[in-house]
Amino acid sequence: MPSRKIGNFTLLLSTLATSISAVDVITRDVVIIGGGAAGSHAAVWLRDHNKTVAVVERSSQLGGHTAVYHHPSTGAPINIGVQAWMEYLNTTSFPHRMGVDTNGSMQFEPLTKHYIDFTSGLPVSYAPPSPAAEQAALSKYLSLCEKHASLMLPGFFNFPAAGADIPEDLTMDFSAFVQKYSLQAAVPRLWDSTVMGVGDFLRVPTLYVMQASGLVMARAMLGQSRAIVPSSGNLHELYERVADLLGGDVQYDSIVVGSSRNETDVEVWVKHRDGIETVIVAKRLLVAFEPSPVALAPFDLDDEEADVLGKLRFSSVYAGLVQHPSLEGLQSWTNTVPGAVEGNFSTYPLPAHVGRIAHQPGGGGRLFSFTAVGNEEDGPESIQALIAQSVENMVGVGTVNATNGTTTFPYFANHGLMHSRVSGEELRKGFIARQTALQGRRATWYTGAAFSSGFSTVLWAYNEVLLPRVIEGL
Ligand SMILES: Cc1cc2nc3c(=O)[nH]c(=O)nc-3n(C[C@H](O)[C@H](O)[C@H](O)COP(=O)(O)OP(=O)(O)OC[C@H]3O[C@@H](n4cnc5c(N)ncnc54)[C@H](O)[C@@H]3O)c2cc1C
Ligand SMILES: *[C@@H]1O[C@H](CO)[C@@H](O)[C@H](O)[C@H]1NC(C)=O
Ligand SMILES: *[C@@H]1O[C@H](CO)[C@@H](O)[C@H](O)[C@H]1NC(C)=O
Ligand SMILES: *[C@@H]1O[C@H](CO)[C@@H](O)[C@H](O)[C@H]1NC(C)=O
Ligand SMILES: *[C@@H]1O[C@H](CO)[C@@H](O)[C@H](O)[C@H]1NC(C)=O
Ligand SMILES: *[C@@H]1O[C@H](CO)[C@@H](O)[C@H](O)[C@H]1NC(C)=O
Ligand SMILES: *[C@@H]1O[C@H](CO)[C@@H](O)[C@H](O)[C@H]1NC(C)=O
Ligand SMILES: *[C@H]1O[C@@H](CO)[C@H](O)[C@@H](O)[C@@H]1NC(C)=O
Repeated sequence: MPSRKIGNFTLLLSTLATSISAVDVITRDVVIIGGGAAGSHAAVWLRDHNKTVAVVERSSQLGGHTAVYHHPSTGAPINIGVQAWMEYLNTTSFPHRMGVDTNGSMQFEPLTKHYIDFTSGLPVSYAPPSPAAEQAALSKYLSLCEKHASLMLPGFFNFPAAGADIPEDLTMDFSAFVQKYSLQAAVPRLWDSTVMGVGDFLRVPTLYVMQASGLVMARAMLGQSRAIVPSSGNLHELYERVADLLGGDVQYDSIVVGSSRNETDVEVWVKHRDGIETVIVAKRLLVAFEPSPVALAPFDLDDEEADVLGKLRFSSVYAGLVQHPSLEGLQSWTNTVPGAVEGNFSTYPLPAHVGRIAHQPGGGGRLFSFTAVGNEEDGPESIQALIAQSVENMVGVGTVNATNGTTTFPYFANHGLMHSRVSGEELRKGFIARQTALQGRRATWYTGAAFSSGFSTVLWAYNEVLLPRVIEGL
């Protein structure tokens, strides 16, 4: 048995049969769990403000949803997940701080688009909205996003506590919002960008659709702001620079297995994949991953934390590269329900499904990207099977040329649970106020999409407001 009681770990230590001498104890101002866009930025910001940090990252690299695949024959970088930094306030200052330029531009190529019901493999007689109708509806949507921006961007700092002050537009289901403002012609484009990841988005409160694809996305779609990439084309370069800067302050391949928190300090118990254990003692804990009950299990939530965060529901998102000899040419296949006939932009596939398979620029002739969305219980196996089945369905009915090939995944990214949401009723009852009131409770703070918005640049702007509060009194 260990001689020193470390928070609640006496029991844990004995069950792990670990001797205290094997455990490294390190002390920091702030311990950050998760080194994606939000956690990486926070670590640099805190270091720049003379605070000591430790980052605990589950995977073997920083960047989270920003990953890169280097094409084996051309070496061309292919961004997986995050495709661009959507211009917002002055947030290009972060790449510039890291010596990463923002001079590049996104690569597009003209594709022949097919609208296919992936459950049958058959084409749907669908046509997207006319550019003029789409433009008008997107402009209207943007003006509504702008109207509510002060409540939501870069976070919920000004969101009303409860009741009548909360705009009805934000709590109503997105389908009702679309109808109220006749936004139908904007929806396919929003869906195709990031809204498909929300899953059953028409039955989700408008607030969450705006968090997934609101102001910054609509502005970029209307050509009013930039979708930024570095001149290297490789967005992950930013996180490689951050990794170099942080050096040994990041613990990779590591997860938190237990913790102890009170109003003045925290201790987190970190386990490396190879079994090496560390205790990080810090003044503040910054949660920089999606706050799902499973992910938060090692954090010994109190009743309020468990009740608030336990209300969140998620979809799960997958992206990557797929190959099948029947997939060829400069083409894309978008999953389309049979009811979505010409002029009906009110019906979309439900998860689990693969939203789109599209030729990948820079990948040579035979590399295709995919985006798929699942429910909370889905995982890589079920989604890979679903993608393979969707391709087989197209082969089976002759939508694509028949071959004897199989589906392979040169890169498969499991983005895990995303797009947290609660019901409109919970929102009206004051959920956001209860959620934001968790900031600072038991020396614990939260960044990331669930508290801000699902765009890297918005998260960086959110951190710039949040972090001065985090370090108050340090
Ligand atoms: C397919 C796809 C495309 C996207 N495209 C764009 C885009 O073009 N532009 C854009 O701005 N945004 C895009 N996004 C949204 C993207 O989610 C955000 O921009 C941003 O990357 C989210 O950053 P984050 O730090 O909150 O989360 P993440 O990037 O998910 O980072 C979380 C990190 O925490 C780690 N982690 C998770 N759980 C634990 C744990 N228990 N312990 C330790 N570590 C843990 C993860 O490994 C990860 O590194 C896209 C998302 C997806 C899925
Ligand atoms: C950090 O410390 C350096 C060196 O002491 C000092 O020059 C700088 O002003 C400090 N920065 C902040 C943000 O406090
Ligand atoms: C970005 O702008 C905000 C608000 O105008 C400001 O507080 C912040 O210091 C700026 N950040 C950088 C890195 O320039
Ligand atoms: C990016 O653009 C800036 C401003 O035009 C320029 O100063 C810089 O040299 C460019 N960097 C790269 C790597 O192209
Ligand atoms: C659009 O299609 C859906 C699903 O088939 C149907 O329920 C709805 O009534 C249609 N809407 C219009 C305006 O045709
Ligand atoms: C099928 O193969 C033929 C011959 O190679 C080619 O011309 C055609 O474009 C292919 N069809 C599709 C749908 O890819
Ligand atoms: C598939 O393989 C069988 C057996 O080798 C062959 O007869 C058939 O022509 C192949 N089909 C295609 C589409 O290549
Ligand atoms: C928090 O409380 C202080 C004093 O009240 C104790 O000294 C700490 O050990 C305790 N920290 C944790 C992580 O429980």
